[in-house]
Amino acid sequence: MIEAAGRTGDLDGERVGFMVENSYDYVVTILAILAARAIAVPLSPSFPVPELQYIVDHSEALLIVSSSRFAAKTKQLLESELASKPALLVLSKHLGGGVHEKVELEDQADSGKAGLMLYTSGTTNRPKGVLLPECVMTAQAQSLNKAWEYSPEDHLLHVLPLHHIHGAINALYAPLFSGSSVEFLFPFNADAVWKRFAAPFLPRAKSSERVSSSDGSASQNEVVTFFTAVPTVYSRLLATHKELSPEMQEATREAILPAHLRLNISGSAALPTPIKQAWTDLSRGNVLLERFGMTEVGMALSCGLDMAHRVDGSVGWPLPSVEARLVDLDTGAVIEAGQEVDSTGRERSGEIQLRGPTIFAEYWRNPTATASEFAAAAENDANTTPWFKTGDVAVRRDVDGVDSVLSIRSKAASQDWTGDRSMYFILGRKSADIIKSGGEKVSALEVERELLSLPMIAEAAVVAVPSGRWGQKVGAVVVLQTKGEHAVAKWSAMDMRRTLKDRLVNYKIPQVLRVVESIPRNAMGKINKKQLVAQVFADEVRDDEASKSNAV
Ligand code: MCA
Ligand code: AMP
Repeated sequence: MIEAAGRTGDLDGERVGFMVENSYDYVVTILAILAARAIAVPLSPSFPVPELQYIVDHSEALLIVSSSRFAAKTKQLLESELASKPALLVLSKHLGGGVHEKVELEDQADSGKAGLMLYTSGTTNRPKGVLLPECVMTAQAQSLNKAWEYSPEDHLLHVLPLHHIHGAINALYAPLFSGSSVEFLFPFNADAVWKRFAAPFLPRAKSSERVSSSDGSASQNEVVTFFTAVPTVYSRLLATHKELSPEMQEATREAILPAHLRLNISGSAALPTPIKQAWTDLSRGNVLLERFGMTEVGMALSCGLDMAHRVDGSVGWPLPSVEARLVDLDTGAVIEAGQEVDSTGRERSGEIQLRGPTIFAEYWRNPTATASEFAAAAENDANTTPWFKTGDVAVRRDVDGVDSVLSIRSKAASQDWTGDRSMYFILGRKSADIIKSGGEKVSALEVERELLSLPMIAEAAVVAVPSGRWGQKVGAVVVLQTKGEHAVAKWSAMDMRRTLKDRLVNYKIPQVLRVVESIPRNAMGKINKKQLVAQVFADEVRDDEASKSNAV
């Protein structure tokens, strides 16, 4: 790899973009990039070329590594109008294939400028490169290992994309640290997941010996003990379970019993109570553990391993090594422990701010954005590290019963991070311009920018439309050009999808569209997006899957 990049020694913090399928090869590639002391920039094969072009140019990648499967796509990318001219290394053959090598992770190795860079949508209109130096990745993995107790006995079924924290750190880097085994089953498909869960519990498999721990060989007979996904995935699993054969229904229910599926985690978006409850019922008592995270900070808050610590609607406590605080939205004051309720008895909500070794280093080549997202430490604070402002709003609330469970458990146990403080509950985001759809973050401004670049669009507003299945759906409200050569009388959702398909990755393309004569604005020319959703998408909200009794 170093040779392919035209260097000797190591790659000293240069960026290496890589497009490799979710597989053993992905793991080898990312570890090799880190070992070359380079910054790994995962490129999602699902992205259209213009979005990949932006990432390659913005990160100024020196080298692109591609598996042979994506050779055509990466060649197309390199032949596009790139400002940078990275070298290309196509992996000649599939590395994995039942081969399992033991990898030693050296504790003391100097990782130099090695790291991971993930692109995420912010409120500005183009995604930002979030730089996670290797020490941050390690701190995140160690924090999760302490909290969730990954172990060599764990077998994690991996269904998530690998260009996000959830798939790359929680479900891959962290389990690697503890020697857990990871089995890829991507892209997510509910039937395939149910089949895999069921495999060791079908009568035929039961008669042969069931493998319950990782012996280094991937086996369909191995019991899945660890599963982490977004709420939309659980919603899909619940919806399709009813369609399975009676034999499969029973085998899958056995597979997800707490005794078999040690840990089932939900995150990246709010977990609706009906989904959580339906999963508990189906699994006869396995409660989804909810946690809160962000590309810039990894995982920050989490409920505990103890079932009684998986409190409905809560995202728990600050994870090991994470320091969290709430800052009052109205006054800017820190809401200290004991000040969660004001003098009139009203709950005080605040922005979640975080610091600690798990926080990212910077937005790549964007010191202005980096500076504006951090708040200085208080003058009387011995720790001068600034706080990252998440933009997420929460309250802290005392939860009955949690304390007594805590006192029963030994405080010296590895679960001592589950504080006896009150628990965090997320209320939503400060900005209406960040949309979370199926766990994917979308900037309304970025989609508006694309819509406004189309000649037939005169005005556009992109909004979050509540959805039971997706959490939120991306909704577009547009005014069409009525004059000139680009005037159009009609523009359908289909026309929109067709036009945007080659420009934006599928989840950013609005799922619902309304053509209106004008978009209401206030005296300042601003659109009240909450009001607009209520006015224009009232039918969508009313008819949404969530409001139907068989939602999940
Ligand atoms: C696919 N589509 C979507 C989404 N995904 N539309 C809106 N939102 C989405 N998330 C489009 C498809 O392109 C398709 O469009 C149509 O919706 C239906 O596709 P379908 O095949 O049903 O969907 P899918 O491809 O199965 O994807 C659903 C999914 C996927 C499995 C839920 O979105 C997913 O893997 N989400 C997880 C993302 C994730 O890992 N987030 C973590 C970010 P068409 O019909 O036109 O083809 S990290 C993070 O958030 C922080 C750190 C944290 O806390 O974890
Ligand atoms: P991303 O930029 O894709 O990393 O998305 C991070 C955002 O996802 C956070 O800022 C939250 O708004 C949202 N998020 C993650 N986990 C949760 C959760 N458990 N509940 C509610 N929102 C969440």
